[in-house]
Amino acid sequence: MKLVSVSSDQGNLDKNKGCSLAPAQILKGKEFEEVQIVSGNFEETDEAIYKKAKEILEKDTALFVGGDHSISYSLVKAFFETSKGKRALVVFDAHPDCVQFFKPLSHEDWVQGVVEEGFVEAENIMLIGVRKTHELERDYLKKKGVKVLSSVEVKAEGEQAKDKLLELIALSEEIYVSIDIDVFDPSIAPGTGYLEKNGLVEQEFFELFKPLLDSGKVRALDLVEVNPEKDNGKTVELAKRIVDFANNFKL
Ligand SMILES: [Mn+2]
Repeated sequence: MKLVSVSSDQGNLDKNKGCSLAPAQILKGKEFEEVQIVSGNFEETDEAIYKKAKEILEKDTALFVGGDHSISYSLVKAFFETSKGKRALVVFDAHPDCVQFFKPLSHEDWVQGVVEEGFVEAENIMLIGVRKTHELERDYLKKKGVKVLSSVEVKAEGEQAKDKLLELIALSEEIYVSIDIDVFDPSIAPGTGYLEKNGLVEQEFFELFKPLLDSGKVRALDLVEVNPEKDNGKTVELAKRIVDFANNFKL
């Protein structure tokens, strides 16, 4: 598995500036590749991310470290074009990121872009840890059939919640996993743009992350929205543990 730095925060709508600094800190001491960001040009940056991701995913699996969540749109597009069969997208995030749909896509609407472009079928998308949703997003997710496992459900249902994920894994052939660090509780991940209380604790996350990696079906992952400028050190350390955990699976 390749580790790839994507140090762009151009899709953050000025709400999480600083997350471009995260890859250098999270990947420090590790061997990694890098997407060349086109400073001040969001569209060219998206194109560079897409091209580099496609080149890598044609022959390898990869974990992309961002950056803000808008990078995932180009990454999932590259995943779509380099995979076949039944694809699934599993997103760990406090938010559904379906606020609106205009290009270039921001970190608030990239999931909607994935659905509208048909990169992954809506019913094969599962959002985990959601706990802050606009009414329009709720309607959209319902209409499209996107699966949602809210933070409350993860905490209340435990094994049952895990079974829902296992069901999706069983039905899928190739999986993309996107991790927005704000899925975690602010007490363990304070270094990010939008803090939402009642987030997942580390154990709840790994209970769900492990079966994904165990399945051997995960071909690409990303880890986004870590902001060292807002951190007290905890968030970057948590991100490093996630990278190490995934890297040990030798996907
Ligand atoms: Mn989020």
